[in-house]
Amino acid sequence: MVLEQFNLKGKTALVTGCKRGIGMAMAIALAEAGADIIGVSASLETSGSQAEKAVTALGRKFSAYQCDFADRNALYDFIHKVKQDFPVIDILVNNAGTILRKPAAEHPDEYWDTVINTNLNAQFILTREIGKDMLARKQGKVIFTASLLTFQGGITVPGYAASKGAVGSLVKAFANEWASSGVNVNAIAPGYIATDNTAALRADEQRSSAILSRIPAQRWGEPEDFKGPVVFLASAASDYVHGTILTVDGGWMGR
Ligand code: GCO
Repeated sequence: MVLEQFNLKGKTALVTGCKRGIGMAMAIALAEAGADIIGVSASLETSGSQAEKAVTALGRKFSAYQCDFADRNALYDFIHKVKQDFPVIDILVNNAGTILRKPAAEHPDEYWDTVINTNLNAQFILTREIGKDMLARKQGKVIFTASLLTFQGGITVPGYAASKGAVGSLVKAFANEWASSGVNVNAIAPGYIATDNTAALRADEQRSSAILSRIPAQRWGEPEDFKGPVVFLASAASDYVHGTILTVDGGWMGR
């Protein structure tokens, strides 16, 4: 039966950037579909987080880790630890990301490095290290959080746009190599979503109304808009979907 294909009972999902916003909604959605959650973020409390409360209320396990993905050594320490604690990770959601705004002519090295390290380099390393076990088991689901700036240049966010553009290429590169081994690698590209990432845009009245007037659905997205898409890409329902970037943007890209 088709709904059975969406069932994630018995699966373990690692969700990065799961403390709030889209990542938290995705972690909760995966738990609602039956998965246990390994949550990680730069500042996740080891116990009592909102994500943990929501996941455990569903009767699922939540294991919290703290890792700043801008820090290469911390990343490798995290990978080592989580692989020891969880020999089988069925689903990897590469959602952790950061954004720093400043015009290209003034964009400092530190902004560039932090954003590229967090949004691109860490995602590559984590996927390589978790993915190699999926390849050995000939089963796994990897989902990246891309962006509309995977396709567009954005405004005063050159590092972010470059990182998200590269995420689009990375998804296809992994998918090309891993599809024949039963590992699906795909991305979700959020549109303009009412989260911390876009707080500055929503606070700017001009930017905010310019954005809203361009969205065919005529509303900002909400973290909950990602629950269905992430479960689809994490489940057997998407077994023949490889290397795709699913826009969840109220129609922005189609306009
Ligand atoms: C920005 C960016 C980001 C996201 C956007 C579209 O200028 O802040 O556009 O907010 O990339 O949400 O995905």
